[in-house]
Amino acid sequence: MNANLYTLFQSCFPEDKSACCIETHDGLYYSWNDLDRASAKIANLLSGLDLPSNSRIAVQVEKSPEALILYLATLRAGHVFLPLNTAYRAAEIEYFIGNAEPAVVVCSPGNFGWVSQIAFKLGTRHVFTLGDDRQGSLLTRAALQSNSFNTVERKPDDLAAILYTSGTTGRSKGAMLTHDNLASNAKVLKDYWQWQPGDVLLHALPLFHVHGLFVASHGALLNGSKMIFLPRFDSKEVIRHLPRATVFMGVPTYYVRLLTEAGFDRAACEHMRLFISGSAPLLLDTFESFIERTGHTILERYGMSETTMLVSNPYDGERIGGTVGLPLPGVSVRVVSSEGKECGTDEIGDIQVKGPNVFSGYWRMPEKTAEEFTSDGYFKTGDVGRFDAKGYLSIVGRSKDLIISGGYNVYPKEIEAVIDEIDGVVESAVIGVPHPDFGEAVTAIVVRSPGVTLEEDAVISKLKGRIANFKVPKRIFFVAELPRNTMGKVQKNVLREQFSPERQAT
Ligand code: MLC
Ligand code: AMP
Repeated sequence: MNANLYTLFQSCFPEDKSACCIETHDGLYYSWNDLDRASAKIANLLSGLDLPSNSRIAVQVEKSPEALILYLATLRAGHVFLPLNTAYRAAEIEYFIGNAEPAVVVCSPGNFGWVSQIAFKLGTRHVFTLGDDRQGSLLTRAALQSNSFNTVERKPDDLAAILYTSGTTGRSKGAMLTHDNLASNAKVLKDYWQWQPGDVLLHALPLFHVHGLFVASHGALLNGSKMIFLPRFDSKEVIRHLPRATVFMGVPTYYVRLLTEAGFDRAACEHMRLFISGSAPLLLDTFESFIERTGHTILERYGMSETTMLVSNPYDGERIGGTVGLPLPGVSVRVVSSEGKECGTDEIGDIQVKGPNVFSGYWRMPEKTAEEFTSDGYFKTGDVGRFDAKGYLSIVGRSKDLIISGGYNVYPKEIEAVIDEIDGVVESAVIGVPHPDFGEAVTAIVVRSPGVTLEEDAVISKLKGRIANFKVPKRIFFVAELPRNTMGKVQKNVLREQFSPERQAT
């Protein structure tokens, strides 16, 4: 049997393929037939380029139904989809293209100049454009192709996608996900979250990360469910569309922002069946306020690019705030002490995972891959947690030096390297501090060279344009020297305490 993920999706299309599959915020309708035919046209275009199988198709475009169709076309043509955050700037794109060596790059029409320059320089032969208004060379060229295509045979372990963790430095790694990783996870979630006939997904997430591209879209595709596509999260727009939806997924910031809207109440959510949160910790306060305001209990789940979803609160059973729930069926999750022993109930340790959802390794980094797996095949998530007596997992911290801001990952080391290149900077330390909207806010502590008059605004404006906006520190503080321990390591815990919002307010 063809293990191509698209074949699985196709087998789940509703009987009436003229029914609506995607409705856009501005009233366009795409049927299941449209999805199938348009993805066939793009798959034919890709196949006509005579690329080696498993070619990477790197895509940095605004959200649109066509962007999702391009993903499906890439699967159908037997290639590997490589989505890139639209916030990434030239240096970041250069790193990803240089590392992944994509055969095809698709970018927004407005970015063609600089993206194509980078891509051609690094050896990519084909650069197409795709706008969020159905414009661009990809669709112009695809329009000339046939609208039928025999989906290429793939084996379960063949690559379907590469998702990069963030960064411009050597730290940034491409997680390789197979057709089976994605298919097995999508099937488990369809049952676990009890997708139902008639469900409608309100899709407000970006399409370039696991959450929006896989968890949300795959759920709807596997259930033959309509998606209402919003170009980006906007709380008023979400509230406007909620009465026609049943399922909504978001990062905690979405729920925090919805709760600031006076019009967000029980009546607005009357038609809803399920709200799901993930990608970052959902504060207990948000979880509880949401119940009070809407009557709905948010279902929190936990996942990552390397593993897709691994743990989730149950649909029918108790959803416990502050926990991420129970290991998904078929997925083994354990918490391990620093001595390598499995922890008992309520003991804190490193979270490790094994299962069909776990990726096949980091792109062209065999040593890094080997380091991240245990000898008995568990992947080390870098998250720290504990299981309670009921078997629910709570994430209590991270062993990896990572900040999660509004659901986006930021690696301090990458930002520190860019700040340290600024004239007049001796060194810097980047930390995450609690933020009411983004969960954590990127904050930089900088040591200036003696006599230099470098101010906060100047540092921020130098960083903008060099790194994605969401990575730019919200605040910069200057100190005479960074606190260090006896080993000479910067004590970030001391900085987090010193520059916490409470301390700053006093
Ligand atoms: C935008 N900005 C951010 C930011 N997003 N800053 C910090 N963190 C973020 N996440 C910048 C903007 O560029 C702008 O900068 C300023 O902050 C204010 O912007 P805004 O208008 O408030 O932001 P907005 O466009 O509304 O975006 C915020 C957001 C968005 C939360 C809606 O970031 C978002 O959709 N996040 C979802 C991320 C996601 O999908 N994560 C899933 C990863 S998958 P300036 O300088 O112009 O003012 C994963 C695995 C799993 O983790 O388990 O799911
Ligand atoms: P990414 O590398 O972008 O896929 O981000 C994955 C990371 O997001 C995980 O390793 C966790 O640290 C974090 N994460 C995802 N879901 C949750 C959650 N529900 N609660 C806390 N952290 C989460």
